[in-house]
Amino acid sequence: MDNKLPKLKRLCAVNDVSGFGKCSLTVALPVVSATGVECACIPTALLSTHTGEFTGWTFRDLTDQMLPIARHWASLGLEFDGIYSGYLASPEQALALEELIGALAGPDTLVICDPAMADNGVYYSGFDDGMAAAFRRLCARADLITPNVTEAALLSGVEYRAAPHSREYIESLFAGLEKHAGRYVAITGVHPAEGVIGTVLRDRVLGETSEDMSPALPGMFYGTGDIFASSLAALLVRGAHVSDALAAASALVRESIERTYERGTPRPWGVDFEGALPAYIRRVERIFASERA
Ligand code: PXL
Repeated sequence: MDNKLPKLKRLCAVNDVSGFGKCSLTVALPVVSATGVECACIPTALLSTHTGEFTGWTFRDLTDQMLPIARHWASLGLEFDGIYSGYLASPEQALALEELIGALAGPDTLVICDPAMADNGVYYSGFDDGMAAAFRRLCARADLITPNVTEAALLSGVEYRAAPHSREYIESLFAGLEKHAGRYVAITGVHPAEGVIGTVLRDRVLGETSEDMSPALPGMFYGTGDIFASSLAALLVRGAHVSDALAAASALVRESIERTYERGTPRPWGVDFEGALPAYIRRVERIFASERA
């Protein structure tokens, strides 16, 4: 019988499980699935919560599981359309991830690296320049990287500047990232002016730049980088045009933050993306209107 449906695209998400706080795998799984892409996962660590604003979190490193899982999958002949990584617990995990990519990626596998290590000019708990060096190597291997402004500064060696971010400053980050990135570079958390925040995305092959800006709500929201990167990764893996993918991923983040704000959810608990998923799925359906998933 002829298959009536196109092949389901498959993304491998390499990220931690923070049991509470809606970040990393606990958002990547629902967001990738809502994009109509299969999400296989390699958990890199198990934490009780993310490490931002909580204290006393538990942590179990799973680095020793990463390669055995990848090798088992390779022995099954599984193929991956994308490999997406986020927060990594240590520079050693970045090395394991390089090997993992070697074991699982084919010539057409899209590699997406979100160098999640810092925000607002400072490293996340437990990280230092060793992590930036490890991410620099990984990002050089990736087709898409999604650093925030702080991470772009740390990767590129350009000085970090707080808002407002001028066009010249963002250009200097893109220039500094040249050797540490593949085709697509999305710099998130760009504040061009008071009360405005968004992402500037450069397609380095076509030399095209797209951006998505929204009114900024005050405060720092956890997990939004993970929601954005997993959505953008899944949309590109499914074959969306990069500007459609940027608009849909940005709208999902914006609506998730709005709901969190309107509900008064404590910020460390993560953003309320659940209620934003139906509109996201409708947007995804419009992008891929000509095919059925
Ligand atoms: O959302 C990024 C992230 C992921 N995983 C863990 C974190 C953070 C940010 O603080 O602590 C464990």
